[in-house]
Amino acid sequence: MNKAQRIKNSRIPDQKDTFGGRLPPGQTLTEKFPILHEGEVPEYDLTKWELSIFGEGIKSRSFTYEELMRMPQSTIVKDIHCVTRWSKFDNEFKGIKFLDFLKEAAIEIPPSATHIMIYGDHDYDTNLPIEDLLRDDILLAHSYEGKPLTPKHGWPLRLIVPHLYFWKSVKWLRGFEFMSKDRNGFWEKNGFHHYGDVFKEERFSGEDLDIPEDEWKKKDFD
Ligand SMILES: Nc1nc2c(c(=O)[nH]1)N[C@H]1C(S)=C(S)[C@@H](COP(=O)(O)O)O[C@H]1N2
Ligand SMILES: [Mo]
Repeated sequence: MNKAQRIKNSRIPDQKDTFGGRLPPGQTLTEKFPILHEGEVPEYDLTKWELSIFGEGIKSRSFTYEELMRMPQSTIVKDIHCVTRWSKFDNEFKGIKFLDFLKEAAIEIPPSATHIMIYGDHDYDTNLPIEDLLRDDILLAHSYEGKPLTPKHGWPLRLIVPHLYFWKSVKWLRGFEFMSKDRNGFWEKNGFHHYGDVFKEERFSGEDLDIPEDEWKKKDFD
């Protein structure tokens, strides 16, 4: 059974308190920070690390870690929500706002671009409409709660897209590809929704069934 199937086949958690509508439907609150990803945690030599921008209508460019760290730094405090049904309130991330990154790097979004593919190690990708990355709370994050991200949570750099399910928040971020039409990324090809709005419960690409309440409880935490 694949992950989408497994999640579809289980019971919906019995969380009655929505904290005044703050907790999205079908989610359970956790205080711990679960760790979820495919494959091994990558290791890096930061002097060789690069973030790439490429795609239709744009000249390919890349940025070193040092260049990014010299850009304006911002802190956001946001709730995060994973499709496996955990939510965590008030997470403080520090990094570079995507909007500031575009400005500092003088990147003009190609007029033909409607969507972006976001790439992370190892071979992870996920798609987003461009306007979702142009919100003021989209962050290229390097720190969590005042400390560098742990390698398992995406150090040296991860994306934070708070308004969508957390699979869009690519860990070990390596690149952005501008696209003139939508294309599915890793989980979107594997049964999950192409967009992933947490309050509309856009979990799956197929019909909506239940999710295993304890899927995430078997994972690592820190
Ligand atoms: N590069 C990469 N990023 C990834 C993933 C992955 O497998 N590889 N998994 C995604 C999923 S499904 C989730 S729920 C979150 C989990 O982030 P966390 O481990 O910090 O909680 O990372 C997302 N980003
Ligand atoms: Mo996930």
